[in-house]
Amino acid sequence: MAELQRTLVLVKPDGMQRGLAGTILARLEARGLKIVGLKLLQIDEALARRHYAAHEGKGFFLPLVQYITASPVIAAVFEGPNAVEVVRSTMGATNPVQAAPGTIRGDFALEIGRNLIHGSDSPDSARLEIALFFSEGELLSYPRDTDRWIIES
Ligand code: DAT
Ligand code: MG
Repeated sequence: MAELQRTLVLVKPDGMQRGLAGTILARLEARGLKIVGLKLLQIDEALARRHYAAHEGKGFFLPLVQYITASPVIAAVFEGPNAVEVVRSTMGATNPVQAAPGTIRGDFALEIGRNLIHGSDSPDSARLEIALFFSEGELLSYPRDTDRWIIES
């Protein structure tokens, strides 16, 4: 059986402003992933800098911080087998120009600075990012009756 993972997803400010939050979350949910954490929040500059610390010093860092703090976001934790890679493949490439049709970015976005969704890029960064946005008590483990039709045990 594949490794059960958790990963952080953000519906970025453009996704919220464009009314695409439901569509974006629905695609991940329909894929079979389980929502185990969910909140609406306004990211402040300090949180943005911590979340994107790996990109500090790059030319796009300040515009990226401005973008992610420009409007509320939805933060979600999705759980499932290989959740990190599955979310990444459902999102599509970082630059929507290269994102395949059928992916979220490939279907709904045009520019790298307005690419709608964040997803953790490894199990280690998922653990760090989830801890930035959620306390342990805000994450719920629960069985779904459909799990056995989605996950081969
Ligand atoms: P991803 O969001 O696919 O994980 P990333 O972690 O490499 O991509 O970068 C974080 C965000 O920073 C990305 O969603 C958009 C922005 N970004 C990355 N590379 C960029 C670039 N070369 N020019 C402008 N923005 C960039
Ligand atoms: Mg990334």
